[in-house]
Amino acid sequence: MWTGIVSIFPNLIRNTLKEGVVGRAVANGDLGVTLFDPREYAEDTHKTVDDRPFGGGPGMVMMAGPLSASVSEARRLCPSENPVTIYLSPQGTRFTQSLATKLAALPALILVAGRYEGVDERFIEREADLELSIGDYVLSGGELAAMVVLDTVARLLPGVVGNPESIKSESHMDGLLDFPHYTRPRKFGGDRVPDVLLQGDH
Ligand code: 21W
Repeated sequence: MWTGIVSIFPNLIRNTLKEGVVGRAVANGDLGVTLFDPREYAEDTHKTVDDRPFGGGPGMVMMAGPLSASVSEARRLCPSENPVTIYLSPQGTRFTQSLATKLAALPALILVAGRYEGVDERFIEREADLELSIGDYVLSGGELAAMVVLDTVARLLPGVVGNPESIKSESHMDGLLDFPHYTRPRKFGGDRVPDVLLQGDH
């Protein structure tokens, strides 16, 4: 799968991509990630990507121009025809494991992370196919949400997680239910591993 990620904090994302399952997927070529920094597409010498909201209110709003130009460049570099563009937003539809399985079947995704109070609505209307939230709590931007979506989708790609049994048991009950785990030693302080688990037959 090819992914493009639009963010004014590309380093935040770059470092996350080095480690763990996602890091291995990138290293093996199962997952491609190209970063697009809206600042590089700003139109003025100060590389402005935000401005004050029309109608007043607190904080700043990300300008449509630099975001739109970033998405255009991502579409241009994307090796597949119609990458699905996702804007991460607290107002979005809740991201679920069920949606993750659908996204994992796509050839390409563009994930757009906002900062400040949000992005100009016209950018969302023009460019976003989907608006997703990862839950009812307040983040300071869309980057961590984009990483949650990327992590969830990446581990569903063929070959990325070694043991397909663990993937199957997750889709079985949405990946949310599990049982308590134990490993050696059999006694940790005074606490023993339950006898039923020591019989060998799970
Ligand atoms: C959070 C921006 C809250 C703006 C009215 C006016 C992406 C996110 C985000 C953020 C506000 C996701 C207000 C779960 C999240 C994200 C940044 C609104 C108060 N009300 N999923 N101003 N949670 N969050 N600020 O925060 O970009 S997906």
